[in-house]
Amino acid sequence: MIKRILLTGSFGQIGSDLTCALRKIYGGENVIATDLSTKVTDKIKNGGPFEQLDVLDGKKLAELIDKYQVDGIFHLAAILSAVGEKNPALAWNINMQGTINVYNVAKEKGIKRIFTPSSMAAFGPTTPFDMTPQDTVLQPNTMYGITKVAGELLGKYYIEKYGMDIRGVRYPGIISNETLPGGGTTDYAVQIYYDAIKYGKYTCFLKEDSMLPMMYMPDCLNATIGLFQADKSRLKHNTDFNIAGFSVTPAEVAASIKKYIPGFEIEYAPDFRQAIADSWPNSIDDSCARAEWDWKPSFDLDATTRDMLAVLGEKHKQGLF
Ligand code: NAD
Ligand code: AKB
Repeated sequence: MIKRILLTGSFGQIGSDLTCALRKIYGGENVIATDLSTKVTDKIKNGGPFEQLDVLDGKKLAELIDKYQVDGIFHLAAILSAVGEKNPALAWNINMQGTINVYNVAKEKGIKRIFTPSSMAAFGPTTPFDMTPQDTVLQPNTMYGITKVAGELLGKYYIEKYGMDIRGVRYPGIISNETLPGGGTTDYAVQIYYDAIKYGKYTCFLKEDSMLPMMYMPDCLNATIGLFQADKSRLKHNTDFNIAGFSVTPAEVAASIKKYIPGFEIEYAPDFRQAIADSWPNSIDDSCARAEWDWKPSFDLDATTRDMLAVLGEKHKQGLF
């Protein structure tokens, strides 16, 4: 049983929600939020410990593990696809050096379990686009995707060579309303809701028919915590589980928003992120995750839209954006 958890990158889109979800399960004092940034929100600061940590600093990570008697890690700190294409050297350094630092320190300190996310970005233009299988071609053409494939393989290496317990899922694009995304290709599917409420219109950086797999945050949290707590004896895969929510195009997201905001307008101005989106799957086969740890999503597009608009509508009324 894992008792004390440390998260890296805990101020990010996923980390800010995951930190709170884990604190509800494990207790606030037992979930240590860390990030390179020191811009800690009240929610994270008041809910439990926070420490500034650069994942490139293995010595400090080791000190924090000792200080808090950590036995589980969620390693979320990373550079995402769009920022990574603008600065490939940064993406390689943070995503690869950061991850191997975490694994080396975790090995030395006897950490019992680590969760490190992969991404659908591990796939590329030579992978089957429809119902992309679990075990398939992994030849991404983005630096971010290359670090995700290498991260999956690095985890497997530490599992096989050192007997560590490292788990991960290939997230699709995550839609959420707590923290804006940090520079990915699927970010449009979050920003569109903010702009629909604030301006009644949105200019999309992908084409209207650009189909991508997406998932709402509550399902993302269930998948993440579900795999972390899964019975190891049932798992045939480890660092690379496909998971899927629903597949949508920008035009379909706009149509879903229009059901609730009839005057909503969308324009399209595709930029460099279109090429990244074009290399990723249309839809994903997540049958291994379903069979090995009972993964099942709950939210479709319309359920996501209803909840996003309700939560963001309230935040807008309170002047939060
Ligand atoms: P994000 O960009 O929102 O957050 C990343 C966090 O890492 C930020 O708070 C940033 O300050 C921090 N960080 C950056 N460099 C750091 C460093 N050197 N040391 C410590 N912290 C550092 O990312 P996210 O969307 O929350 O993604 C979390 C993980 O999930 C990543 O591995 C990402 O690749 C993966 N993922 C996310 C999505 C998605 O749609 N959000 C999809 C697929 C995979
Ligand atoms: C991105 O767009 O870079 C991320 C991802 C799918 O990995 N959201």
